[in-house]
Amino acid sequence: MKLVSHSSLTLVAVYFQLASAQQAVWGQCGGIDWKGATTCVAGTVCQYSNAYYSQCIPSASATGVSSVSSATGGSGGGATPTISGGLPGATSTAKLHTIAKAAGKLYFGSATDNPELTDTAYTAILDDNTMFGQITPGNSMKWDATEPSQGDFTFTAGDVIANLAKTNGQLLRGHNCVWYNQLPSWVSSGNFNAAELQSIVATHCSTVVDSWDVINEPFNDDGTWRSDVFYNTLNTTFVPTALNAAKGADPTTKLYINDYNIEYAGAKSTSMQNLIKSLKAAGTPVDGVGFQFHEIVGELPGGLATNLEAFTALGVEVAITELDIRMTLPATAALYEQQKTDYQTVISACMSVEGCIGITIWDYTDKYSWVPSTFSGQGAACPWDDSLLKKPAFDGIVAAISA
Ligand code: 9MR
Repeated sequence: MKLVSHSSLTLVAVYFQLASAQQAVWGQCGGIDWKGATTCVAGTVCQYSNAYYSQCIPSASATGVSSVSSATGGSGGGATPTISGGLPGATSTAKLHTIAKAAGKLYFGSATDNPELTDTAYTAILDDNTMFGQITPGNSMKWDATEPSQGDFTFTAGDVIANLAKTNGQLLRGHNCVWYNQLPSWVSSGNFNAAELQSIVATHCSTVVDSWDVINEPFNDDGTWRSDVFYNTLNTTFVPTALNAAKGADPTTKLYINDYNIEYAGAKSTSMQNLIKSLKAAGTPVDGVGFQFHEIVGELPGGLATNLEAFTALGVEVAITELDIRMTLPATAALYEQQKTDYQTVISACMSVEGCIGITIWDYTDKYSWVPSTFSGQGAACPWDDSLLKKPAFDGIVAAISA
């Protein structure tokens, strides 16, 4: 059985609140350097006053406030709402996919993952196809999930995501076909010779046809090829093998190579450009380059649009595929403000490049972000907080799309 394919495009920790107890009515519940409770007792909400002070006030007298228990977080008529930790939230009520489409992009999307789909407050937002017109499975289409032992193709979990996209009327980005990580040991430690591994790659990529990210993270940060079972056994030939196999399985599939730290000029970006050039010269099918964009607040590289244009000039489309912008916890209003600026900068770069076709955030909420379990002490990387309330970053995204 193949993964469900639909539309021409298709194919393919929790951030800890440090507070231990809840703050009493009228007590402080947030602000720069505040180390006390950041949630309020029942019947009160934490209202943002300024960057240095948020206060628990009775729910009845709150103005423009989004209670942390509200999953929808309305704007309250333009007043700055307060979200988890007594921090300021977003004011915009725009729908991201709708405005991205109106601005000429194909989609605004989010990653998701199978275990999260039992969270109905989460799916209520994910399923809104005016907010997200595209989804990417965070894990369930990877090699360990789809071919855990040789020839044993299981698409049960991947199909759940594919069917969800279909039901919601959302595009689906497959992720991924060939990656050194989440690779079952029968592949990585199978001691196959080149002919055998070539055939294994071809079989895998021609069966998991819905994959857009056919090749994931082939380079080291210094621009050299990553030493993994594919490169070590096949040199660079696994790339055309995988791309040709995916193309053969579904000629309408847009085939991407996806990586991180290629969003700025440097050795890794240059290596990726050289790979695209050589694939094009050899007539190997490749349609796009995915820029993951896993970033750090206040540390965005410069020259983003220029670098994206260096790729589109080679005749490929580009997409932002895994955007998130993390910070050192605890989150503060100042960090949220910088994060808003940074989201706006990244989205603006894509908006200014015609060949940048869409943007996917690597899940929309901190509740299910990969960051805290990977980077100790860091998190709050997504535009929605861990209570599913919109952060200032949301307004930054809207501002960039609407500019
Ligand atoms: O979000 C994914 C997380 O749940 C997995 O534990 C992790 C480990 O492989 O992979 C995460 O997704 C990665 C993506 O597939 C490729 N680019 C980097 C992403 C974050 O690690």
